[in-house]
Amino acid sequence: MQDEFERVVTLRKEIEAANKQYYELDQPRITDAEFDALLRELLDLEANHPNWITPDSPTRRVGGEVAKEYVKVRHLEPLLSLDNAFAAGDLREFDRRVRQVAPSADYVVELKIDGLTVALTYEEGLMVRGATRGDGEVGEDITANVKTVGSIPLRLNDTASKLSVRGEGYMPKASFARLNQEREDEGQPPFANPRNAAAGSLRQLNSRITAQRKLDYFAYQVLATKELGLHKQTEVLTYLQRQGFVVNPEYKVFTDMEEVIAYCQGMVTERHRFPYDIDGLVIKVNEFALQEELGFTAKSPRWAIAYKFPAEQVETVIEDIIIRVGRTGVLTPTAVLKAVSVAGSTVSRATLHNLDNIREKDIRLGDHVLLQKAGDVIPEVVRVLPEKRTGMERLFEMPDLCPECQSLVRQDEGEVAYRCHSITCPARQREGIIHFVSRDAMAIDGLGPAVIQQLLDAGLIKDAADLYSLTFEDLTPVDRMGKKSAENLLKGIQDSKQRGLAPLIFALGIRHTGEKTGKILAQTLGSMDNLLSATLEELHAIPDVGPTMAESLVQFFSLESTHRFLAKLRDAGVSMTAEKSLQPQIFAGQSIVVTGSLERWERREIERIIEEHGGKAASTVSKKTAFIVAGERAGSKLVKAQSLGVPVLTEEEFEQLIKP
Ligand code: 3B8
Repeated sequence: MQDEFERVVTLRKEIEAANKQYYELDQPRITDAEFDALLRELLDLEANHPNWITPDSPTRRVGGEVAKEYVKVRHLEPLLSLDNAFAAGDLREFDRRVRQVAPSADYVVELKIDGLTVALTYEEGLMVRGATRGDGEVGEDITANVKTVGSIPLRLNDTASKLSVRGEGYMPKASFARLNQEREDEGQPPFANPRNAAAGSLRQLNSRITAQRKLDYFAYQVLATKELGLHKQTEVLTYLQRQGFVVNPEYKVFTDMEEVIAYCQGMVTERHRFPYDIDGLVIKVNEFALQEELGFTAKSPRWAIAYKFPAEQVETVIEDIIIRVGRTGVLTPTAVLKAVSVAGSTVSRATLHNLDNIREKDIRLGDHVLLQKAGDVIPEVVRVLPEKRTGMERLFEMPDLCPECQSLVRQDEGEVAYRCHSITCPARQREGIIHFVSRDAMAIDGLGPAVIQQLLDAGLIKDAADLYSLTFEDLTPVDRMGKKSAENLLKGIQDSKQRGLAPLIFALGIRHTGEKTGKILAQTLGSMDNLLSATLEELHAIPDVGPTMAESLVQFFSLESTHRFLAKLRDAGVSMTAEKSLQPQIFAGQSIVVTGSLERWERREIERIIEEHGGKAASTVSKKTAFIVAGERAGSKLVKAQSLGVPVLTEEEFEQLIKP
């Protein structure tokens, strides 16, 4: 026993030392196989003596914890985002504002890692929580996944400390390439870029999968720096390193903005030499005393700015233009491109939006074009390269007939879009079903476009209502649908019956009726029957329902096909009444602003409560604001409300108001 325990202690030390060599010093002393052997031995010993397991044992990194869903956590302090600079002028402007307050400021310039922000909490030196950024105030608890990231210390070197650390979780380019290759081999869809892969991996419910994904982490920020005796960003970076974090070594200190600008511009081409993606640089005022003087705007610190690299543009050729028919019948011309790699992924399609856009940019079949990723994600044709034309390029024309159902295509007055008006068009039906099951509609997981297409092809479904009569036997012949997936899918379909009225209205895909309108209609009318019998006037009288929307609703609900479809859903047992009984509309017509951090509710919850009681949750305070609800650390909105004489309520006072 005693021997075994000593062996456990020795193994942990050896594994930790090997980890340190690997992650911090980047100089592995033992091979992967030797490392695995040590870890396996320790795992065996711990399996035989579970009471010897400590939360910081290196075995805690192998994953295995499987969560059902993520739990929300409120950050101690909100995670702010950075203001962006795209050109030298933006940086000079930033410098000018900084110098007004802090004439002698030094700047620290760090690489801007293109990953996702992860906040870590340590208590008594042990990692107790890892969380995603979320909306900046509330993130998701991803502790089990974070523990699998080798470069995140489970225990600080200074074991007595309580610490909140922020940094960027990312996937190195090499891990990304390997992962996508594996996925392709297994017929799984590849990730678009390392950032998506990192985000997808850290948000895995099964931490064992995260563990296989080879993620990394660069730390760059700590909270409560005063108590730690830290006065500068550069000191924070050294401190983090001392505690066992990996800090990106590329940071540099400058005294002059022109030097910063030159450095940023040099990085535009240098950026590709790093083994991880960067999307820019972060420029921070080094001294905390000066940071404090500069302060914050509503969303961002005034003492830092992100310089974003210009979008990467590449040349390619338009080989063909095909037509996609969407749910509402809109025909979208889509370019088939000679495959090119741009901003981290291979692109062979790009939407051309509509004929107007094609004419405006004078895009022709066979043209050489410049391509970029909009928002670094969506492929977009920037412009044609007319100097490369050979004279063989051909003008594109919209087809007269729908390519999917051969019915006549029309351009409605005042619209740029061309539409197929046949409601039986197979493409429209397929897209309609895809919309029906989507996340914000009926939320049926595991029913992607490919499966829907197969079910349609096999004649198993004709519309979304037919999903409710699918059986296990129907699903087993579907490609790549295992027994477990089929069971899960059937359960998902059953569960969706209780999804409620608001998502159901949205799922119907009525023109001009989005998710928000679905909610408003469900709240005010309470049932599908009331919606079916509502007149134009009644609909019009609902706040936020405009004339176009009201007309579109009346038109949709007068169709025979709508009645048949709803009857099928009803027969299948789909719930058609509002999920909650109507609340008294005590805030009807009032605009209410919530500010600061609340104890009782999450931001979204209290906004929902306001809306359920007939009010409008607004984001800016004006004379018209009925009242504000102010929580802890309320800032400029509270000041504004006070100066305008707008009543300020505490959470308790608000709760009193809504009590039945
Ligand atoms: C303040 C400082 C946000 C950030 C920050 O590599 C703030 O510093 C931030 F409100 O988002 N992606 C970095 C990176 C990101 C941020 C940062 N420093 N190196 C990054």
